[in-house]
Amino acid sequence: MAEPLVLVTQTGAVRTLALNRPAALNSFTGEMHRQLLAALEAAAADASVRAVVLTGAGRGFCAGQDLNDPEMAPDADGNVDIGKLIDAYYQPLALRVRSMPIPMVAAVNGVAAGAGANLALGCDMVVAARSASFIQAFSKIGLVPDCGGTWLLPRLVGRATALALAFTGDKLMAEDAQRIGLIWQCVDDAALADTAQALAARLAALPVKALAETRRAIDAAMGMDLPEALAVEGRLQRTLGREHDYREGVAAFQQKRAPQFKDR
Ligand code: T3D
Repeated sequence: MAEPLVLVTQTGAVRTLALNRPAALNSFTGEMHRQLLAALEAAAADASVRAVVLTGAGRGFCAGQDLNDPEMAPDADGNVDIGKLIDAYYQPLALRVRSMPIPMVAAVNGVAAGAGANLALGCDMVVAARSASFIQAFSKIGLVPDCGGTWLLPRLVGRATALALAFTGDKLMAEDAQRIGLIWQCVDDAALADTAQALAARLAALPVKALAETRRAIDAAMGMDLPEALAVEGRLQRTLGREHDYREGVAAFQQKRAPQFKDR
């Protein structure tokens, strides 16, 4: 049987998905896309999962599109319809990651290039090994940042840095990525897996439904004026205030005990 291209494991409420084409630095083929999307859908649908860690097998996180993938082969006229790949794979992937009902933690274990970098950056919190790097490799092959890169980069680091990263395609080491606010945390290589798992377990114990709504509200607010954002906050508080987790959080506070959140 063929080796799975996404390895799925679970510890407690934390599901870990590891991209698994290490010989090609976990670059994306159509089949790896299908397996990753299926694994994300399964995690979203499984009530026992309250956080996901996304990482890579071997020495890389993900080198973006597999540039040797037969699905990219030119047609009889020598043309490649890259738009078809974007529509079929990268758009659904970027949207799925950003709309998960539970927190997504990227544990970036090595190079994250092209769509691989933007897949990681689309996760809610990004922890990277000190030896890991981020490369907006698109300009080197005549493309624009995809998998949400044009949307994510200016929001994370501002227009000037977004353009510099995208134009130059320079390798940004994890420590610098943390310094400029592109990622949450850079840790020693040996500490990466434990740090990411501990962070995900901590998030899993929080009211994850409220965390997912927080992500949605913050993303939406970037395109709103203050009155609109305040209105969204009001609507969300009204809805969340009727949920179990709100009642449990307040009761736990009043009774001086640890809360047991369960909404999703
Ligand atoms: O269809 C479309 O193009 C649209 C979609 C676009 C989305 C994108 O992601 S576009 C960007 C595509 N990615 C890249 O351009 C990155 C290409 N890779 C690199 O520049 C370098 O490999 C890295 C900087 C990522 C890492 O360099 P290094 O020196 O650490 O490793 P390496 O020796 O270059 O790579 C190791 C192996 O992985 C090597 O295979 P080999 O020679 O040992 O058999 C290399 O060919 C393979 N590999 C790395 N990246 C890719 C890849 N194979 C296929 N596609 C890749 N993207």
